Amino acid sequence: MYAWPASEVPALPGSGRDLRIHDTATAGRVTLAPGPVARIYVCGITPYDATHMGHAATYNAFDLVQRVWLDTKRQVHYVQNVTDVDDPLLERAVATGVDWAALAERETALFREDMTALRMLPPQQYIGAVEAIPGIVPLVERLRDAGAAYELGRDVYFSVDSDPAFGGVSNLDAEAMRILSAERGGDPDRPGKKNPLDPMLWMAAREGEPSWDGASLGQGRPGWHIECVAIALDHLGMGFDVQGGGSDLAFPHHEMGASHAQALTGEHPFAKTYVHAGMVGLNGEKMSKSKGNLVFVSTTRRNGVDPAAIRLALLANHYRADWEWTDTVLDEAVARLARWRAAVSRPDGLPAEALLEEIREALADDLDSPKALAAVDRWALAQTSGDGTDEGAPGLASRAVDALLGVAL
Ligand code: 5CA
Ligand code: ZN
Repeated sequence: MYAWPASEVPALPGSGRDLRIHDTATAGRVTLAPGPVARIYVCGITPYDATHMGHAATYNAFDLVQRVWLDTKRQVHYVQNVTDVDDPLLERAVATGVDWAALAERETALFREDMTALRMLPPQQYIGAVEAIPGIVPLVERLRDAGAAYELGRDVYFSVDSDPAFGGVSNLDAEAMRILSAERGGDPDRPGKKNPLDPMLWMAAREGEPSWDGASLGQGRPGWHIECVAIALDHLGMGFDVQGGGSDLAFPHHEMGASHAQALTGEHPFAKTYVHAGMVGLNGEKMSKSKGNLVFVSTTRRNGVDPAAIRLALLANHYRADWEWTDTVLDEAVARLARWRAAVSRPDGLPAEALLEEIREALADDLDSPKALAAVDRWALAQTSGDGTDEGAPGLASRAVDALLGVAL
């Protein structure tokens, strides 16, 4: 699939710092040390509804990771998927009487518009589950032939016990894994499974559902985790730098994906670092398509809110925190955007070199965007004194905010 247009990232003087970030697998902070081309896979949307502020917050976090890398003069190889066939999408299509493929296409198009408006850097490969199927089938066959997968009825399951490192991404106990598996698309209670946690790799065709030729697997459709594994291995290979997503993906999705890939290749790890963003809620509950308590990016834009203000609202919260979307969060962001724009519209100002270094340091410190915003606030406030005479200052400040925070002033 095509992704969305890239907004330009202005060049900055000097060089950024290496990113220190919280890694879920080791439950501690690591300093990322990518090569000249940093490799990142971020799990994409399941396109059965519009992009909400929770999605946007998660994509914002991984956009910051890339901006920090770019500031260290590295290139970034970024891959994202679209889960354009899966149970929730098919259920929504049936419930609303829309063709599933048309629904996926419509919501993916809206996602592209939202990402463009928010100035999120696009992936170099943006790959749908459906288009990945020809690559998924041989992987499932290989897992089965190697004894890491087994048939149950006509479905094929992955055996989690085939990966000695299983459990190493999310570090949960068996009971927690079982509960989350049931909540997040697994079927721990299905009789006949070798381990209740085993996830489906290939689902045999069901009456009234779309299905594809699975060669020796028979007609069917892919499981969720193998989708991301096939796409990541195809474009990034083993041992890429970061796999990202919201914290609800740590288990089972990223845990299972890591095990699939490790069983397939005999190598470890799938991703060097697993990074997870907190959950954004509304009225005390996690914002989720299935609960319907959503604030959409597109609706907010249509109501006349500048996308840069939406982005500032996301940045005002630390990416690892669970936080609530409220009108106040947005109102504060709108006011901050106006203050910053007024500050950079002056012909001169206080030198901004120190501000650039403060933003760099804040982001390198586990993407501390609230701290970066506070630094810009201080610079913008000092501008109101009118004492500064550095003609380059407003330009440098706005380039720093654009390049490192994705906000165009
Ligand atoms: N297609 C799969 C990933 S392969 C999926 O999880 N799709 S999704 O549309 O449900 O979510 C897309 C991304 O947004 C995921 O990283 C998910 O963790 C994140 N996300 C979903 N809800 C929230 C929320 N309320 N707050 C923060 N992030 C969220
Ligand atoms: Zn994924």
